[in-house]
Amino acid sequence: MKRIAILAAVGLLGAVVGCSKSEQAPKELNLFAWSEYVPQSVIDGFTKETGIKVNYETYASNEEMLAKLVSGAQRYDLIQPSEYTIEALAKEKSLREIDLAKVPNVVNIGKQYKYLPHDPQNNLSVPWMTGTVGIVVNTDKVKDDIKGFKDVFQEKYKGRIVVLDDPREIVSWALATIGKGPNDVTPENLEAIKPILAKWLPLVKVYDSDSPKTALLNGDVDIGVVWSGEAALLYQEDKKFKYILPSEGAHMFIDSLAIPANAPNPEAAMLFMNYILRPEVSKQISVDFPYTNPNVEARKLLTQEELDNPASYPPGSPKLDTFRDIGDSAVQIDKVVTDMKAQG
Ligand code: N2P
Repeated sequence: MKRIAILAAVGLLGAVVGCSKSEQAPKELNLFAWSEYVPQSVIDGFTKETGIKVNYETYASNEEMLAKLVSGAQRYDLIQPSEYTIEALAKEKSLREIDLAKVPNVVNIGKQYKYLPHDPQNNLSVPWMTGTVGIVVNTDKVKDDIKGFKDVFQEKYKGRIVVLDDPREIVSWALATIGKGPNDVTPENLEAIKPILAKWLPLVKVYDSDSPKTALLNGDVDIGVVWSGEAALLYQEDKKFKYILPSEGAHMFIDSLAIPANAPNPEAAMLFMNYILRPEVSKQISVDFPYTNPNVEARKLLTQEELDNPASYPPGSPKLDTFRDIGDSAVQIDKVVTDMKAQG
C-alpha cells in the first residue's frame, strides 16, 4: 500500500513537473538558414507536431550570416553554417554545446561526417546536407568538352556565365587553377590570382548564390559554377544540363545546424535538430533540395533515380577538399573579389 502511495505521489509530482515544463515550453524558433535549403513542408510539419512557430530568415553566404549574427540585431536559435564557419564560431565560443541526449536521431548520420576538424568533439553541430561546387553546362548550347574552370572562363563564353556570388568560393576556384588548395590563402597566392580574376570576372553575366539554376533554366546563360543541389535540380528538369567536378580540384561543403551561444530558445533548437534527423523528414529535404544527404537512413528512402543523379551523388570517389577557417584572411578575400568586380 505504502509503495503504491509513493508511486502515486511520484506520478503526481511527475505530472506537476510536466505541467510546469509545458508552461515554459518553447513557443517559437528563430531559424536563420540558407535560402533554397529548408522545405516549407518540413517547417510546417515541425510546427504541426510541436506547436512551435518557426521564424525562418534566409541568407546566401556564410559571411552574410556571420555579419548579421555578430551585429546582434537579432538573436537566433539555429543557424546553418558550413564547416569553416562552424570552426570560426567555435573558436570564438559563439556556439552552444548540444545536449545530444535530446537529439537521439543523430545516430542516423554517417560516421564519415562526425568528429571532423570543425567539430572535433561532435557536440556543436548536426549535419544538414553536404555537397560540392561544380560546373553546369547546357550541352545544347555548349558543344566543347568542359572539364575545368579554365574551360569555363573563356572569352567565347563572355556574357553566358553564371557563378555563385561568394568570394571565398570564387577565390578557391582561381587558387585551384594555380595548383593551390582552397585553404592556401596567403598574401602571395592572393596576389597570384589577381590577374586570373581580372580575366574571369568580366566574363560573368550573373552572380547568384540563391538560385543560380534560374539563369540556366531561363536560357539567360549557358554555363556556370554552382552548388551541386542546384545542378541536380537542373538535371532533373532536363538531362541536357551536365554536372562536372572541376578537373583542377573540387571541394565539398558540410552545412550543419548549430545553436548560437545566445540563442533564446535552445530547447526548440534541439527539438528541430532531432526532427530533421528523422529519416522521412530528411528524405523530404533531399527531394526538394537534392544535395548529398549525410543521413544514412534517409538515403535508404531515396529512389534509384535520385541516387543516380550525378550532381547529388558524384560517381567514383573524387578527392574533395573542405574549407577551413582562415581567420583574418577572409577579409582579404572579400576585398580582392570586390575590387576585381568593380574593375570589371
Ligand atoms: C543552398 C545553398 C547551399 C549551401 N541554397 C552551400 N554551402
